[in-house]
Amino acid sequence: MKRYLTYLIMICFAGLTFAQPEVNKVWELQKGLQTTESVNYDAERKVLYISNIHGQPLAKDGNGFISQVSPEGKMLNLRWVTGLDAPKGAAIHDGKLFVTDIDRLVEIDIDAGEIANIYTDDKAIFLNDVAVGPDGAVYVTDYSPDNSAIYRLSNGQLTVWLGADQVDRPNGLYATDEFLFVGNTGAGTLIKVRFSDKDITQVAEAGMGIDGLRPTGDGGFIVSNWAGKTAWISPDGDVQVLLNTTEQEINSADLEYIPEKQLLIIPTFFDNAVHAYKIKK
Ligand SMILES: [Ca+2]
Ligand SMILES: [Ca+2]
Repeated sequence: MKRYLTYLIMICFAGLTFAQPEVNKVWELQKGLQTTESVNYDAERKVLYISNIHGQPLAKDGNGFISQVSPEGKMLNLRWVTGLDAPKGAAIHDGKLFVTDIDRLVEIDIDAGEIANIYTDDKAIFLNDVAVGPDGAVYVTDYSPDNSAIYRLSNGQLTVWLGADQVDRPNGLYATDEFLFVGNTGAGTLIKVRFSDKDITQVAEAGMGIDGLRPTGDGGFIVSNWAGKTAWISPDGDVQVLLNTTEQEINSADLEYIPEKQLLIIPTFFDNAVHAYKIKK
């Protein structure tokens, strides 16, 4: 009886811990989008920037572009910025959109809608996500198995901040004032790196590679696994899958989450679209 009660309490407890948020699709958009890799919300201009790889992720084909879409799912400007190869993760800072483009980091002047600068490093192979630290330095992951690294752009120079001895195929990034959160994809973990001394702590055993990484506003994260999973990581590090479109071959790439709108926006990569969901906890 005692064992039964303990078991019952454990189930109830697990039920509380894993209370499943409600997820409802609110819109989806295709309209010329091509191999959609990332979505980034510009809260000041109330616009979403969509990176379109257009073709293969490492092809230097010159056809990649960035689109502007409203948070309500209206296409505003399909080919807002063109002339890229395969744009992927991005971050906004001080009127600039920083976006990776294979082996270079491209700085776009948002108001001009033009490329303002390009930064690169000889060893860069597969630059992926971008985040901006509290001091304005731009951090960039290299997801290549041959160059696991996190770069730091400061004073116009890209330098290696963490190398392969500390990170394993890093992909998704998110920065707070104190920490850089990293989808350490090779290890299937979410880690955080303290900016001040580069001290590394594991946040969660995600059990999958983390492509997109966004805070939920309550200490947790929403993460994506490129093949098609979108998961919620609680502040305690518990992982629950919200959506799984792997079998339908609808990818879940570098997503965006807007906590005040409870709006989750997922780029579907080879499915050439963006899907938006309302999340109710
Ligand atoms: Ca391309
Ligand atoms: Ca990514």
